[in-house]
Amino acid sequence: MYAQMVETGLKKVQTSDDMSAEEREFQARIDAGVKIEAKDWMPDAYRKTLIRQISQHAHSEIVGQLPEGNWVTRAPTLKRKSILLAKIQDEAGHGLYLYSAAETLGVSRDELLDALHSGKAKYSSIFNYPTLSWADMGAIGWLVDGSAIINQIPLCRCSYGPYSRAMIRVCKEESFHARQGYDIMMALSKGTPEQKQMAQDALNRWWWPSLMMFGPSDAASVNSAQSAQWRIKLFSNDELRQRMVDQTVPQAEYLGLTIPDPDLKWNEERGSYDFGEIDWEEFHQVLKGNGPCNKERLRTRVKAWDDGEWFRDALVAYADKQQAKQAAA
Ligand code: FAQ
Repeated sequence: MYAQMVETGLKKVQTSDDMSAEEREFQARIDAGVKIEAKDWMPDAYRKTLIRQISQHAHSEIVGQLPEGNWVTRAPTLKRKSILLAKIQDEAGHGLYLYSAAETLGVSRDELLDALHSGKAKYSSIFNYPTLSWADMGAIGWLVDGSAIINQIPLCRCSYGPYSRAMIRVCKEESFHARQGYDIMMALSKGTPEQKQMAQDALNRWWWPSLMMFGPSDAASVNSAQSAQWRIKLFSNDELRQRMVDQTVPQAEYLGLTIPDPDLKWNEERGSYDFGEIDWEEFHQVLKGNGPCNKERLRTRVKAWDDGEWFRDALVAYADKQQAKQAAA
């Protein structure tokens, strides 16, 4: 899965001297804050970078349904079940907006899904971890959707129009998701000692993988510099990760839960938290396909696609019939 799906061809960040006249004009539009639209001229590497990022993002949304799907039939109340179902359905919608945004760049949805199903395309590392208890539904909403929002709010202002506009609705919905997750954590934290322990256990397991969602450290991030120049990325991986830690620690304190990091401490001088070293070896293993659930996630996704073939065929047959009727009339 884990080979790069799209080679952008860029080995280093372009300077003004490396650019053609067209590229300089393109960069000037970006620097002036003008949105790039689907039919505008764009450098091939910009197009490929966007296809890479937007499609990985779309895949993450639809694979991201699977860990939560595990708990639909075991939600503790009817209300919790309806909320969880609505959230999972929202994630499918996010995938659809994002595939549509990627399609505006000249790639087909079939090609993108093929790359996912054949294991060539990446999706977020976070969805390769198991959901072992109901508290994981709380931790995912709170920490995973919480991190997704921090990463995606700046994307609402990114340079590519269709991506930035898709992100506006996605962020509104993610904000509901994060609150429902925190609400589950609040109920469990104020519940019996066993329930509180369940919430703590979920926090212990999801904390570090959530920090990994933001990607490698800035020093190791190969795509960041060029994506920042094109205003696809407005903040670096480490900046956003720090924002997540600073926002989440007081929320954990409010719940009476402990962040599983002995090195976590408030840094008065910087006005933010210092935190421990991330296990990058674990991150790279998950990206290589060796996370706890990589194989299961891909298998489930491919099966869902295969099982849905009759339905896609029926939709095409119906559309063909309607077209033939219209032509005859
Ligand atoms: N997992 O050079 P960078 C959600 C890859 S949506 C897997 O820093 P870049 C909603 C990266 O692709 C979550 N791979 O790369 C939800 C690159 O590989 P490549 C998804 C990762 O692109 C909630 C290589 O490492 N969100 O959660 C990861 O500049 C609950 C080097 O990295 C998005 O996709 C990772 N964590 O920055 C759904 C947001 N991190 O392609 C259901 C949009 C890095 O060169 C339930 N994406 N890699 O082979 C982004 O903002 C960026 O793509 C980053 C990575 C920040 C993820």
